[in-house]
Amino acid sequence: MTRPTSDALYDRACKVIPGGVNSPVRAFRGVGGTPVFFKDADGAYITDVDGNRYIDYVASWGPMLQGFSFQPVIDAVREQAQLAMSFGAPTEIEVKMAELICDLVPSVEMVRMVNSGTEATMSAIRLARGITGRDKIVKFEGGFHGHGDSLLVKAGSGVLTLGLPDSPGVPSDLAQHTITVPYNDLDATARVFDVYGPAIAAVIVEPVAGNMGCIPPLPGFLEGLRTQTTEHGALLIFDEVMTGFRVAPGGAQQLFNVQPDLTTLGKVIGGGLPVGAFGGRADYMEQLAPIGSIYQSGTLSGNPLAMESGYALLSSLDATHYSQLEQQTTRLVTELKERAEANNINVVINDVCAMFSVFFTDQPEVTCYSHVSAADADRYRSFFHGMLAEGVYFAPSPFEAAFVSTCHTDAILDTTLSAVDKVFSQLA
Ligand code: HOZ
Repeated sequence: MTRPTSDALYDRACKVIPGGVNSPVRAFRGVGGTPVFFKDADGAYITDVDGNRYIDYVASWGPMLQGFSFQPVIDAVREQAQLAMSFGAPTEIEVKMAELICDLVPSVEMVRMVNSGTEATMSAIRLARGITGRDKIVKFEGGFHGHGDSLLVKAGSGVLTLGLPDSPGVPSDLAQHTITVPYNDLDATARVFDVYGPAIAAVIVEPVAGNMGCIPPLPGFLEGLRTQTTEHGALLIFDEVMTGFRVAPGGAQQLFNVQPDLTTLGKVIGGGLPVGAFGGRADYMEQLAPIGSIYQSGTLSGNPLAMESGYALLSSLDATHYSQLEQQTTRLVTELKERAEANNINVVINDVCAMFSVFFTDQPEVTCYSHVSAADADRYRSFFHGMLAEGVYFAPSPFEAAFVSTCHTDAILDTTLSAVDKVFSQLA
């Protein structure tokens, strides 16, 4: 499989875009080689600018739950584009979208739309600090909550992929207010609360970690965070940018039956257009301007195109889709494990509903960042490039999750698993 047009575009891109990409993970630094440039997509398939077609497990990093080029989303966006692209003033679709989110996500009574997951988490942190009058934030090692200053400490995703220490440009005065602890470690959070309790505004957590690969919460972890935050007067923020509407209609909080104070959303709620949101208890959300004094705003917030896109996707989903997503992911993961075992390749494969990760590791489990960082990144590179050559596109980083859509049929899984057969036999 050759990609001369991709390579030429990458050369051009590197002259005018830092690293040739608009988001670091895409640069393939985590796997070596040069990025593939894409031009169209349909269902579970994406096609590059050289005409090569791939089965996709990136799903635009999460949003494409019903596959690419989902007709109801296309229709909704096309219709809205002919009416108006943006007003910077209220529209009916924002109200419908907010009603739908409040209906679906158990803890959300009010919601505000923004334009990205980063904006959602930054705004939720400001709200938590404003509500509590406290400065400190607790996050988890390898947790990624966008690139806002307060959250770019021991972060996952591209920060982990590139092996960067905490980013230059984040003022140390601010970073000192971010405390990091190992994921799934309630003793560590208890110790932090013992020392800093009265200063902690919030604990922010991906209820299923997805930015150091997919790591489910251990039994009792989310419940323990709920108890600890309540006891110490801190807010619990679930970052459901990745898990929202993906692991269950009401996100991980519904799946694990734990209610946070604030929730951040993104990805699926935009249907592929740039959208984020944060929401939670009404008495908290009403502390935002214009009712309260905690300020947050945005010219394109609640943009009608993005709202129509997200609304069309969210309202297309029902319980059948979620059982189908879970069934297909379970089949894929089970058969991946069987093939790894048959080839004497040590793996841990974590999955939750429509997301999963393959860790090449001798360890019995992967439950936190130190387990992830001990996995064999070289083996992931070989796996990634082997699968790419067979026409299957996984995330170009060992620290990102894989995503399944409702378009991943049995036939597509069969093709994927045939490719896995070839690649695993080469790795063995
Ligand atoms: N950080 C996101 C994935 N966890 C997005 C990466 C990208 O879009 O390149």
